Amino acid sequence: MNIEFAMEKVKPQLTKERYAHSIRVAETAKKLAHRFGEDVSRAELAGVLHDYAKYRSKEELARWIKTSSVLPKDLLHYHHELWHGPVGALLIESELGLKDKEIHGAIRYHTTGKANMSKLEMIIFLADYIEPGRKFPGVDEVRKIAENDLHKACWMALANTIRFLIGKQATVYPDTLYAYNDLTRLGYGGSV
Ligand code: DGI
Ligand code: FE
Ligand code: FE
Repeated sequence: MNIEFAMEKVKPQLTKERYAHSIRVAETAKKLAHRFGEDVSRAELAGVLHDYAKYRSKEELARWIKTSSVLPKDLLHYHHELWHGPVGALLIESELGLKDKEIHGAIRYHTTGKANMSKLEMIIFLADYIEPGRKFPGVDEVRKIAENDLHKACWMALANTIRFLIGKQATVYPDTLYAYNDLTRLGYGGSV
């Protein structure tokens, strides 16, 4: 799939602001791919497409999760903000015909992360977190680490997200904790 086709398909699915965010994620993902030795066009495509399902209704998203044989049903017990990634991964295949499994994974896990992320999965997860329009507390520090350490930058984004969710007294989806634990065990966290 070429990038112009993807942009043309994504645009009507999103608000102007969300589309601009998607373009910034794609640009950030391209830089990260170049820096860390991943396929640049694939990273750009995944970046443009990552929020494809963001504005589908809660009902539609839930319906896809209920009827899909590949998506875990436990998503339904967590915040509906977590549904657009997994459903987006299905829809880019069924509606746009994109069959690239690596891109499916990157879109599916872009909000939560997971244990054992591929390089492309980490790139999209991180690009969504550090694109220049983001203003989370601590994001500048993550941007700086992302200049040379993809794993550590993901670890920091995960730690910040978990802190943010706990601060809101919200639930944390298990994949987010698995992602954090995985990178911590690999030595990207503290020393204990
Ligand atoms: O779609 P975007 O707004 O670009 O960003 P996103 O896909 O990362 O969605 C982020 C939202 O999901 C953010 O408001 C935090 C929320 N969220 C809720 N529960 C969890 C969660 N994020 C993670 N990583 N893990 C959760 O368990
Ligand atoms: Fe998203
Ligand atoms: Fe996003």
